[in-house]
Amino acid sequence: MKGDIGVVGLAVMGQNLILNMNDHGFKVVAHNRTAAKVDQFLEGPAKDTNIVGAYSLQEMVEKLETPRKVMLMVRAGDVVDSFIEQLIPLLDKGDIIIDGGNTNYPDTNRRVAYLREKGIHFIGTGVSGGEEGARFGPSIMPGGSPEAWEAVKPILQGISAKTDKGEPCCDWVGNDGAGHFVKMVHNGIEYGDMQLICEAYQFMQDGLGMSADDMQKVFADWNTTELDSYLVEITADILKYRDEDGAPLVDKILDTAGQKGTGKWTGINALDLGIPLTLISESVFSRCLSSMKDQRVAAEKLFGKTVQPVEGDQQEWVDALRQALLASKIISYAQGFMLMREASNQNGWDLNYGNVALMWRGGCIIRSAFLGNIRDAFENDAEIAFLGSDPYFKAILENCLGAWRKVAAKSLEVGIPMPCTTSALSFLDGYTTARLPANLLQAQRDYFGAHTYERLDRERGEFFHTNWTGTGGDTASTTYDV
Ligand code: NBP
Repeated sequence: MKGDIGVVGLAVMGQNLILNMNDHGFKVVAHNRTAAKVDQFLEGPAKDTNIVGAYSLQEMVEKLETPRKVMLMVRAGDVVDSFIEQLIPLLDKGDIIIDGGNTNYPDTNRRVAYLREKGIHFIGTGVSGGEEGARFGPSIMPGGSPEAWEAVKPILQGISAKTDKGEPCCDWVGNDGAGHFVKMVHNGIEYGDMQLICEAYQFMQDGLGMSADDMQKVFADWNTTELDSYLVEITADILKYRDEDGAPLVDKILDTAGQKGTGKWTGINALDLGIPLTLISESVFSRCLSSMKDQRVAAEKLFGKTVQPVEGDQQEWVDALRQALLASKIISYAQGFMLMREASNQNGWDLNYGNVALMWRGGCIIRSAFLGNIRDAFENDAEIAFLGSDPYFKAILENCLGAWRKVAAKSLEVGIPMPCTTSALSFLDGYTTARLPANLLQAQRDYFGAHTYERLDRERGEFFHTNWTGTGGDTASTTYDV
């Protein structure tokens, strides 16, 4: 019997996805550039399974049922292009290549078009959930050549996570790079969620003087509220973990954050598309700032920086923090969905936002109860421009507003940096303000660069230039938006 799918790449993601496919009754042919890893896999985790090995791409392709499906689980970038070039002469028209790595979506756009010319279908799919997700059910976000979906659907939906109701956390996202775009936004949201949790942690630790044990109880408790999520749950676990000497391990970890680029790409896309994705962008910059450890240590000394203790009832502050975190999180998701809507409009992807929320409901790092409510919001109104306008989320934002302002103000007063929590509040304040000071800004632009302005007392689209100093000319600059 021939194989249902070939998987190239036997690192952590590839091996676990293959074992997951095997559990679901699919016959997998496994290949890796370094052949020794094929043997190690077959003699190790894949022993006594139906998984077969292949020591070359040719051998793998020969062992596959047609149309052949080859999934690449290798390092994103040139490595994917290199495998595609090697596979093209081995594959026939109608065969399918799937890239399951963390690829930047313009690369997927390019590869779909390139392979279409050769009659080969290409799917670029986000896979989230890390090692455990890959093994027992990840969130899978496929996009690319729609003709290929029916052929790969049973495998990808079969191995994906399922919601409580048994729905697969995997569905067709859209054409070209849509799947990788949605995965990129997922990772951006993950950056934001993590930073928000870290800000609440720092407020509790530095402002309220709470111990790791105290904070562990708080996060465990929050996980029984609307904040019920994987990231809050693992935060409680992390705070509980003790080093060999019995002290909390988290306190001994160097405070410089790593990053692999997906948060940065999300921010870059937001700037390109003109979407105010403030929270995720702040979370990326927070990681950048954290990595300037030596400079921070020197600057703390130079400025004699200290954090004033936060006075008042600790339990009240903890509850205010919970509300600030929840409200900020709503803003982050609202901004993320704004970004996806704009990308969908510009690329003609026709994204189904309720389905995106469903795909993130289980299996992935941002999985949470909250995503079920987001799905409901888009089912009620698929065109909702701002998630915070949905009645469920609007009520939460309104209820949390007082506590959120209190936390933001106190953090600024005592010197605890909370860039995501405070910028989310500023976003809501800006979004709900009918008249912003951009009238003055337009006047400044017109003053120094003859960039023109529109007037409140005239039709939109009519542009004016004023000779503000009496010495400028009457010639206006060309009007265009970037
Ligand atoms: P890695 O990203 O570490 O990639 C390892 C694989 O790439 C191995 O098969 C390795 O072959 C192959 N490879 C490399 Br590296 N350079 C190569 C080259 N020049 N030519 C041929 N093959 C090469 O593995 P991973 O962590 O399992 O991730 C796989 C993909 O999934 C990545 O795109 C990653 O971003 C994405 N992803 C990872 C996670 C996660 O939690 N780790 C989660 C979600 C998505 P070799 O054995 O011969 O060196």
